[in-house]
Amino acid sequence: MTTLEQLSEAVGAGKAKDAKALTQRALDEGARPGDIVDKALVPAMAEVGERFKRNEIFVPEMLIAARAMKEAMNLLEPHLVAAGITPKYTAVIGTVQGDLHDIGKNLVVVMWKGANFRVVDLGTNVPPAKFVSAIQEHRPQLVGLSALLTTTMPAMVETVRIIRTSGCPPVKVMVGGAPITQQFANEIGADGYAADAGSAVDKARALVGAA
Ligand code: B1M
Repeated sequence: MTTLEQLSEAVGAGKAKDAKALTQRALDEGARPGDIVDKALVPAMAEVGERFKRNEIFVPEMLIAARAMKEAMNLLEPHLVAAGITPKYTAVIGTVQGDLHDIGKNLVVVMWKGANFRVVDLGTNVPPAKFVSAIQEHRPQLVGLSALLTTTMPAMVETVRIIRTSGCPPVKVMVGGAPITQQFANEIGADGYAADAGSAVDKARALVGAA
């Protein structure tokens, strides 16, 4: 098995120490930092997302894989910056105003980062105006809104409305969270909906034209 294959396996299995050591070994062997991301880390997290969608693994395993990915990325980041390699797509994400749930949103963040998106995480209880200023500042291709409460679904409606009418740069809007459905997404004029963090990657890539 090549070092990149071993690295992919270590990330998928959530072995953070091995992931770090194998990333260093790949660099020592002369692998390009971009190839380490594209050929080992991104496919590993894509596989994690697929297994999560099939209910073969659950939230803890996904978080452990994400931690292994993060170890590898910490080591790679200075090399990627030196090589002028930055993620092609930017996404802004947050949990809508009034809502403090962030476990699912954080998983989406992890998976988007794993798919090599730059992710600006605005956190929880995010007012519509904060989404608008983040869009103006970061010029993302994608904005993600998460809501876990039926009582905060109206804040999602309002956020989409304000993003659409505030004159900010064009951006695709994806929504998700336990009470959210494809029908609701259609009704409020969102561009996409994903039921879980694995599907959120496929949908994000499709929305930005990377699929
Ligand atoms: Co709250 N809570 N909670 N809670 N909480 C729920 C959501 C609830 C269903 C529990 C229940 O009553 N059975 C209920 C909502 C009922 C409703 O609205 N119909 C509820 C309630 C009522 C409340 C409070 C009002 C309770 C109170 O104070 N009386 C209060 C509200 C606080 C607030 O937000 N203002 C409250 C508070 C809390 C805690 C703070 C204690 C804690 C949150 C901690 C945190 O997030 N940091 C909490 C928790 C943990 C839950 C439950 C138990 C678990 C939620 C969770 O993390 N699930 C939840 C009950 C349940 O779901 N069993 C519950 C795991 C997570 C991985 O799944 O978040 O669905 P989920 O994310 C998934 C998908 O939805 C999707 O991908 C994720 C990964 O696959 N997804 C997206 C999420 N965002 C996405 C965005 C996307 C795409 C996909 O694109 C952008």
